[in-house]
Amino acid sequence: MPEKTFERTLVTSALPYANGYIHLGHIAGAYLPADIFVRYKRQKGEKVLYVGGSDEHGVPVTLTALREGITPKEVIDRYHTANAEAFKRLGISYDIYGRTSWPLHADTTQAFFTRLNDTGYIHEDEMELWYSEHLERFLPDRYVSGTCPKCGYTGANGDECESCGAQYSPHDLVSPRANIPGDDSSPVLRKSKHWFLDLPKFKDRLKAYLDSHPEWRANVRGIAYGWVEDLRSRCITRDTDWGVTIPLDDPEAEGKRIYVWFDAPIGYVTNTRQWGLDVKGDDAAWEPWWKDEATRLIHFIGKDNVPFHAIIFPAVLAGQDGFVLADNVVGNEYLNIFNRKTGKEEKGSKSKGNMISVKWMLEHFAPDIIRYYLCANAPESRDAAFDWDDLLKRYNGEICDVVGNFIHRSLTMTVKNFDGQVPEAGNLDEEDRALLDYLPTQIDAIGGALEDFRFRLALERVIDLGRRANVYFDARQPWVTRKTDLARTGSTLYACCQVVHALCHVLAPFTPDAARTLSAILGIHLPEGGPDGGVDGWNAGKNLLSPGAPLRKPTVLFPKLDKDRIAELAEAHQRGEAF
Ligand code: B3M
Ligand code: ZN
Repeated sequence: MPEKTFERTLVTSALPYANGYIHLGHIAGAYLPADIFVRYKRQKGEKVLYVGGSDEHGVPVTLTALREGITPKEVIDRYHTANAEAFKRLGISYDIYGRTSWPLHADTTQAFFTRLNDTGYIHEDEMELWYSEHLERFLPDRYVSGTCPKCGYTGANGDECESCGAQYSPHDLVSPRANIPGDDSSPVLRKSKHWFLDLPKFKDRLKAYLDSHPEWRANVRGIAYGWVEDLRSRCITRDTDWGVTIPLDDPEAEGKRIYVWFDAPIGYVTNTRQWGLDVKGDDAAWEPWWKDEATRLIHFIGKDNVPFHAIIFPAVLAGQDGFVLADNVVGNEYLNIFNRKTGKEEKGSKSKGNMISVKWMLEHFAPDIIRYYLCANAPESRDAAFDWDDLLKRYNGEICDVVGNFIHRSLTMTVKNFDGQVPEAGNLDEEDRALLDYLPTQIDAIGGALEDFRFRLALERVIDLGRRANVYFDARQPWVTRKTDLARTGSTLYACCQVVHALCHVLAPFTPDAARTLSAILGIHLPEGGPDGGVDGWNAGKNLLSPGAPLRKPTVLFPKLDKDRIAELAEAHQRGEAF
């Protein structure tokens, strides 16, 4: 089959619940990889749109409101604002960061629901659900907890177990109890009418869809195939007053709302619509991004969200008129936390107090440092762990000592000895040429890894580029030849300047601040790109700087981290102060 050619790429990152601060685990999973990918694509001049936003419905929000004694609206306003700000400061470069509480989102969601209902993919049924006689209300999802019928975990939710991943009917939950402030009574089962998405009707299409994507990561395929073999109708409404209203003329629908996991992924569509309105002033601008076969849709998510993005949302899209399905669902594993006291890795959890918020991290580190470490240590094919000693070792030892140091010594020597200009190439010998020939090959190798969503590998290759260049620099000893052979020194530093130029381009997706500073030193322009595309500023990294091109005095791009300072922060983290 000839490879499909796409005209534009629509990238989404999971919409985090606006019920708490985003933490480093979130970033490593669904945000940083997406941002690196998007920045790379933009730099190539491809048309790319990056959509994200807050997930503002559902039990996570209402439960937080109950626990904090404030309204759901106050919860989402607080955390939406804080998280949008944290993303921005970290350089997660969304084209739009939307909200599922927008009226436009209710409109989009209801249109999706109505279409599925009109075409026979939604049916109604009575369900037995846990009900609190004490509070006179139903207890959806996490409002009730009990013992998992499969594994015996005692903190299981109403319809799923966080420990073993089992999903079950609420009445299978063992020893249920209400799980909200003011009520820990034993609930009773009561009948309630609900609406269901008929997933089994999509089985053949979903299977064919998965079969057509053997290139997806094994973890995502494994989970998705597990689901497709065991498809059941899913309830897509809840007994709550917080969410999108059900667009049905039925008195029983009134006290109920659409289930958050039905509306949340549709938020990607809503936010694209809002982007079109805001930026293009056109309420049809979103359509090619969702309805043109030549659009490549890519979802970046954490692995717990795989079923929703690889099965349920594709079914919802397939039930609409002419929507594209995701060409890839890039699901990451988890970023655990290394506990310095016990010497063991543990899951990040609020109750353990071991999580690190992005907000806190940004108070202590430049965005590039955080981005570097989380990509170098990304939980791509298996879980990884955040470890302070590892952060210190890798950041100082790799990006500072290898890449930063090479750039700095090359530019300093050039500016000092060659009047602030790129030297003449002079007589390039085999060694110089080998280095120069290696540059375009390595740029392609880095780009290839990025195309394959192998962000760790791509960044390793950037570091390799620096290593190779340091070997060259050390062998040529320009600080020695400077006193004896200025022409030779010029050739060496000419070659080094070309490496610095290439590095500037390949660093840009990973450490955008350093790349921007460096581009100003080199006097070059790194194109921004965007939804309308632009010039290819990625392969421009293969071009050579001209002799005589002016250079500014270099600054330190990657300042070293201080060991004692890291130890202090690690202590603060250990004390639970990092969230
Ligand atoms: N809010 C779950 C999460 O934050 C959910 C993702 C929605 S993506 C459409 O992990
Ligand atoms: Zn279980």
